Amino acid sequence: MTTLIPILGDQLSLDLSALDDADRADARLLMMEVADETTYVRHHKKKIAYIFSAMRHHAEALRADGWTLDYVTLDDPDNSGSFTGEIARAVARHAPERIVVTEAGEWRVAAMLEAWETIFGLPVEIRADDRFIASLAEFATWIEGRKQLRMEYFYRDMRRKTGLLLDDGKPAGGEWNYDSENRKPAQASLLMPRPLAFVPDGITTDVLSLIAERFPDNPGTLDRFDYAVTRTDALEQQGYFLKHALPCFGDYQDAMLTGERFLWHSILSPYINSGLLDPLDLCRAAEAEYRAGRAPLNSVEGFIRQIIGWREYMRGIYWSQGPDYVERNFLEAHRPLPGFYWTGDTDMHCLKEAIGQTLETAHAHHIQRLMVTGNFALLIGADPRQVHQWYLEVYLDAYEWVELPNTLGMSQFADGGLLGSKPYASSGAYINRMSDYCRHCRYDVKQRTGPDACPFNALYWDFLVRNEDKLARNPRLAMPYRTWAKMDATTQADIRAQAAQTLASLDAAPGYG
Ligand code: FAD
Ligand code: DLZ
Ligand code: SF4
Repeated sequence: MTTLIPILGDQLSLDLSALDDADRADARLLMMEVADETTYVRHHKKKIAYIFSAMRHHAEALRADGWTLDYVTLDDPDNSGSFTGEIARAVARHAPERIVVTEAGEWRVAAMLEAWETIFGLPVEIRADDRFIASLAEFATWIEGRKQLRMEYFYRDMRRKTGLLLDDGKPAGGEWNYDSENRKPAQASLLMPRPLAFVPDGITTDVLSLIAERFPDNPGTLDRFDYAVTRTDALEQQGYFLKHALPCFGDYQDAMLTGERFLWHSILSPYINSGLLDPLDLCRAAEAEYRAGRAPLNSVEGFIRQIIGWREYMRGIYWSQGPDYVERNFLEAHRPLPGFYWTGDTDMHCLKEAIGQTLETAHAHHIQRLMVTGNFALLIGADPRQVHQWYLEVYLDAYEWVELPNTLGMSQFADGGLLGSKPYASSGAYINRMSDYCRHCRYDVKQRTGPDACPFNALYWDFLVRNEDKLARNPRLAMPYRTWAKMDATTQADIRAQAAQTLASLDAAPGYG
């Protein structure tokens, strides 16, 4: 009985659930590079290159593992351009009795998979993606009946479920969470770890030429492509991180430095999200560093929390909220995202750094995404849907299930507080505390008004006042609203005029494209 097993671009794991119990003799695997997937947003050039190269290498690994696999390249003259079109061609080629597939990573693709049974008149088995720790059904049960969703409680359940960092059922060191120890600013140092650079092989070089030819106008550059594209290389980066960066990961988790793109972060999200690395194995390896006394608890707990806590929680939220989650716009924000998000051409140094490195590498770390680019978009009232589209385009690790809740929920507060108890809005003071950006900036982070004032400052107060009807009752914002109320009328008017001037200049500047 021939079984057709499609493997999508973020399912690059040898032990994928769709392959469980499949028989190598009669299974036909299918991997497809399709135009639809490359164009639903204008992906960063490096993102498409990474996915295609990792897919092509994974196809080789599957064949070496004894599977029979059809691989359809983007430039195949018969390529239909869509997943469903390629399934149709594969059904015609192999006349399978059934299709088995692991569930998709976004609503758009999930709808395609669900339509196949009717379109092809074949049984289609859609299997749970067991690379995640919590199944979707488990998350649905977890949120049932809860008035307030908080990641922390979900995270503790995931610690109990996996046994990670537990001593006799109690959290290692006595606390579940060591986040309060993880807020140190960093100093530039020659000893700082740098992620490994992998030299492109023949497969990657071919892919880079294809992307250069097909997507010349997409954001970003293909220059210096040095990401891992195989499991072996991704494991090498994992090992490097555990040894050289994990020990300081906690201390400097929120730090930002000019010219330092990676600090003590792992740069493993692209590999975890596409399937080259297994998140639970990675967490167990991180725990082993703590148990062996090579990495401190605040670092290891912080790292594990990002993966079994935040990552899993984001996925649960995405699927629990339905396909309409993307429409939410609690703050009714409608300003277009400024054009400099696609060029980095701004004199605000923090934004120039975060966007510049994003366009170069298709990566920025969490605090750059949240407190620089995300914060600025929030303060100016950018349309959350456009902000979402930007994040989905420009990051190598961006798949909708993880990108959307991070952007729309955590960063833009567009879901009204489902994901965070208050908006991540801040003035320049936060950026100044956590980085050296302000020292290199033409603006003065201490000034609120005047030609040299840091734009974040007036925009922060303006954001609070503009959204007073929606935010003033939030107890976590009581303090800033009190501070605003204590300012005299002239100061308030000056601040609002300063913000209005900045917003007007953004509106007058060139937009997307
Ligand atoms: P590290 O700092 O080394 O963290 C370790 C791992 O923890 C990451 O590899 C990742 O798998 C996980 N992790 C950490 N934070 C989060 C989080 N908030 N949500 C989910 N997983 C997390 N992450 C993505 O994987 N894809 C996205 O598209 C994405 N979009 C984001 C958009 C915004 C607006 C924000 C604020 C955050 C976004 N994140 C996204 C989360 C986070 O920024 C990245 O996971 C992280 O920067 C990846 O770099 P790293 O591997 O060096 O992470
Ligand atoms: C993001 C992406 C891109 C650019 N191209 C492909 C592709 O050609 N083939 C493929 O299988 N997947 C691709 N992907 C990933 C998908 O768009 C999508 O995110 C996942 O299928 C969701 O599970
Ligand atoms: Fe950014 Fe303001 Fe600091 Fe300049 S002064 S780097 S604009 S926060």
